[in-house]
Amino acid sequence: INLRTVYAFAREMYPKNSSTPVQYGTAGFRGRAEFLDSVMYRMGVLATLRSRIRGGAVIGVMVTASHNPEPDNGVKLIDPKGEMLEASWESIATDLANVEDSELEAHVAKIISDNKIDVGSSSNVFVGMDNRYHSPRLLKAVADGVIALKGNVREFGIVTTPMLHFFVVAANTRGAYGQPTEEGYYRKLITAFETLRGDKLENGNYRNKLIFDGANGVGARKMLQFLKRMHNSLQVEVINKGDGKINENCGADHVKVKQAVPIGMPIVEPYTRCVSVDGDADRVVYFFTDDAGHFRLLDGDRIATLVADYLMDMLKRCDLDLSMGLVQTAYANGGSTDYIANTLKVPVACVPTGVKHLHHKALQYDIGVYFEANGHGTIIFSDNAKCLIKAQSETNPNAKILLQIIDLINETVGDAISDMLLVETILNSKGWDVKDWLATYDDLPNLQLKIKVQDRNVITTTDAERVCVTPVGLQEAIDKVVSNYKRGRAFVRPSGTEDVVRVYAEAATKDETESLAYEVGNLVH
Ligand code: NG1
Ligand code: ZN
Repeated sequence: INLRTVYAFAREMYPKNSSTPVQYGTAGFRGRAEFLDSVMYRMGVLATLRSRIRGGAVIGVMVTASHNPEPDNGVKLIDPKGEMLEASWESIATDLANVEDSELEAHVAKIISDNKIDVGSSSNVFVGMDNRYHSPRLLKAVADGVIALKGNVREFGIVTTPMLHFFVVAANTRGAYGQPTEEGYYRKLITAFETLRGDKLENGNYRNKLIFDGANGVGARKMLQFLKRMHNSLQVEVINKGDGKINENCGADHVKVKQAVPIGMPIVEPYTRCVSVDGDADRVVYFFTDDAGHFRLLDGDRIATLVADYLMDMLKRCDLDLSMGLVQTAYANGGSTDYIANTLKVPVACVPTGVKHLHHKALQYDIGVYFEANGHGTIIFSDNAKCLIKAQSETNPNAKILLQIIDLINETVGDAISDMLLVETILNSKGWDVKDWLATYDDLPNLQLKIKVQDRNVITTTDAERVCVTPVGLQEAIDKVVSNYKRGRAFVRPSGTEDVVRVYAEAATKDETESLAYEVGNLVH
């Protein structure tokens, strides 16, 4: 390998055009698309090196800015087991993204020698992108980064983030997880879903019909592909299919944060189940309008509790004693945490924002259920759990069902469509509609604010982001404000994906929540 090529490519095709430092954040690099070409190219280089370190295992690179507005783009790296890039490599990624072009060659040489990388060994990188108009250009930059270091690159075109995770794991397990192709992905999920559903399309209060808001993103396209291949097992009306701007007034982030229906909603009967996903379809939330016309949200906390309740019941029916835990972040509604601890009686943990933290914690249980309140999450089963369930399935029909449930879940990462099919399966089996689901517990009124400040990184936090360490005195001031509110809870943290500070507040009533959020927001300004 001639590292001069790496520099030549960079200089000619992908020169660094911004002096503002970038940072590998909650989910990789994000920012305005016009400043990302050099970052993308360098991440192609990095993924190639990472694959070599991991003995040629496939590394994934996803070009997307998820729920961000259309002018933004971003990139996330996927490790061989489908997990987000190992934390210790985030700083390597940050340093590489920020070096000047003239230092690039020497910097790459240093990464190679520091990590004792055999540059002659094989390297495999899968790349995918969302449907933003600048994604193809940025994807080419990633691919060129791989080519500059003589790695093998396989382009999947427009795919959801969870599909790319699936392909990475399927390839690295040599097909044991599924086939690393788009058809292989649809086949695995649809087969499990339709086997579970059988011919019982409706049950009790459950109706086989829903509205799907695709956020004008990849999720809309792929849902349509699912429907083409399904045998009418679910009736889905897809809205925000891609004619409008990605995530604009629609999608999971809009619905969750604004607590309002997306644009383009058809007129439907009260209590019709509606689903919103985000731009790259790794998040999902449910919502509906009640007969008084009120918007009601069923978010990631709801999905987590529904799934945990169902799985506990199945374990009992399978006569299996496996450890189960639920992982949340500080954004989880206090109402859900109480319900999990006091009614479901499942151990519940709180970790910092970002699925990488949730996934990591969830690995500690036989069955780890993790969801962010915004609808990003999945369920993972340990090898031990899978073995025991498999053995039990020889004699116990419920264990057979559980095996199909495992197949339906995309364990590699939160997957909006897989999560949705799981929720549909559980609601059908319980004979529930959204009203029954909402009745399981009451959410505390809650509100999120975004505040623009000069430097968001002056705020640092501890205790799963629930306590501010700096600036000195801020936490005391927050505590003082919060103590005046019944059931009040609030925290602030710098966003890892946008240039803002986020404020979260919940309290006994809507008015108190608003006033608490604004009082805490004022402390940040
Ligand atoms: P930041 O911007 O760090 O709050 C947001 C979400 C995360 C996660 C990432 C990645 C909230 C409050 N934060 O992170 O949960 O989903 O984006 O997409 O929803
Ligand atoms: Zn996303």
